[in-house]
Amino acid sequence: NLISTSLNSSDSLSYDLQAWQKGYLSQPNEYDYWIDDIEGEIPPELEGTLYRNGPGLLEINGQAFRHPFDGDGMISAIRFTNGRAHYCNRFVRTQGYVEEQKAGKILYRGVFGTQKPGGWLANFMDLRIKNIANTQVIYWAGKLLALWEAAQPYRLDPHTLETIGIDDLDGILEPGDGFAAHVRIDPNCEENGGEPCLVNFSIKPKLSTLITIYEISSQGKLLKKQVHSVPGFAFIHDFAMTPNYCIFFQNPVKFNPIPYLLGFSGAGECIKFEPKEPTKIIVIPRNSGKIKYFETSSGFVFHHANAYEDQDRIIVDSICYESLPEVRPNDDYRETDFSRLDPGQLWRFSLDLTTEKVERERIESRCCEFPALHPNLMGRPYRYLYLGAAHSPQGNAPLQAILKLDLNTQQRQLWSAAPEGFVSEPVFVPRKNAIAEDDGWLLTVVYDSHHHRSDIVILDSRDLTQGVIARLHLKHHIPYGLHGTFVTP
Ligand code: 3ON
Ligand code: FE
Repeated sequence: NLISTSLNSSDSLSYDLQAWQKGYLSQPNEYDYWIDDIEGEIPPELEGTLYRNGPGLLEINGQAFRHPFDGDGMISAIRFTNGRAHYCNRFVRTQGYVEEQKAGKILYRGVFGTQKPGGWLANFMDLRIKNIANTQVIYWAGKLLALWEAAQPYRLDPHTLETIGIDDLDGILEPGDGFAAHVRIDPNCEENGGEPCLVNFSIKPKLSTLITIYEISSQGKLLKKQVHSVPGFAFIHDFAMTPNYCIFFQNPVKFNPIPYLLGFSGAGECIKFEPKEPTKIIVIPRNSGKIKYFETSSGFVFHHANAYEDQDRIIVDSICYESLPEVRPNDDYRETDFSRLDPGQLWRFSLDLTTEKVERERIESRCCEFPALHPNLMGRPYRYLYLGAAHSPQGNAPLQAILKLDLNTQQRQLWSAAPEGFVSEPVFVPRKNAIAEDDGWLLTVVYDSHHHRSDIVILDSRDLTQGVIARLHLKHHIPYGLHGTFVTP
């Protein structure tokens, strides 16, 4: 049985590697059913759909992908209505997925090192990109969109999850443009009359990097687009946003494309972390003013939790890794030695716009990833942050717990699914008409390695220590996913 634990449980290993590995088995099937195996009760006021994206296939006909980030995007929709829940999943019918399923073999190289069979000669100078639409799924301006940062979104039917096709956002995106997987919704955009607006970026990394920022209204109209060239190669997965700024962390990396071009490895494997170089922080005003560049100590950031303005400073909270290990040619991600890697930890960066200096402070050393918060506080001062976290307070380990941080009082709460459960990103759903910032639910998909199936877990975000409100047992597993969103009707 899954257990709740105290914050300082740090016994021996909280997981078994073989048990963890099974969460990376493919899920080739597509389902559609009412969930009837439920512990606890689904809150009747919880109305809406949790959409999740992530790699559904990790191999084709026994040919394994080199990395889960290369896996074909599969969308799950969990619809909550009148205290019941319905499950449905569909693969995104990307061009690459359709062709490869038909051929029964790998036809495209993956960014993270998946190669076509036949050795380097078969991959030599094949620079085509397979858009796998596997990272995030959003609902905006009436469209459900599966996102993958290096290419354009795929549009899906929000009810059936059927793939409609690639979508350039009614001409906002030009051929060859990417669209990052981490859109930020400004809940109260001044330039848009106080209406929400979607802010996102795309990058074209070369010797210098083009960053394009898009601001899009809830009707899908382009409000603003700005393009900037910043010095150096940049690999940027996420950004942070405040009412007046977009903030990008340029991790200290070098890119040597030769092994990629020659057919030995994927583009992502040619990125080498430079621990002696600083992290650069690029601050681009959303409305007017010049770009500012900051520097801080070396570290690698994929995900930002939030950012806000505080007089002459910008505060940015991010998950930072002290180093990013190289993927070695014979490494198998399923054999990950977690103890050898640096954990992601939560840091607070304080950017002084006057002195152009950065202070940084680690605010959580427990291994964590996938930050979530109240959507109305995006870009604003906020108090509560929720994360996927390791069961143990020290060391690097798979995510098995959900952590709630009170950034005002430093209080923490932990709900753990160890030893058999492995969590995914928590999604915060505010209760209708709630006043308190943490009044609502946390939804997360937990892989139950004992039963080799996944559970949808509902927690009360006011108090994680009281255990689950409901645990919905699916009939099957969902491979470890990436990001998702909750859409209210
Ligand atoms: O030259 C550029 C290099 C590059 C890597 C060109 C590029 C833009 C094509 C590119 C592509 C980047 C892509 C496609 C990145 C995709 C990332 C992705 C699918 C996922 C990233 C996930 C990050 C984290 C931190 C996940 C953590 C997961 C866990 C802790 C547990 O499951
Ligand atoms: Fe991400």
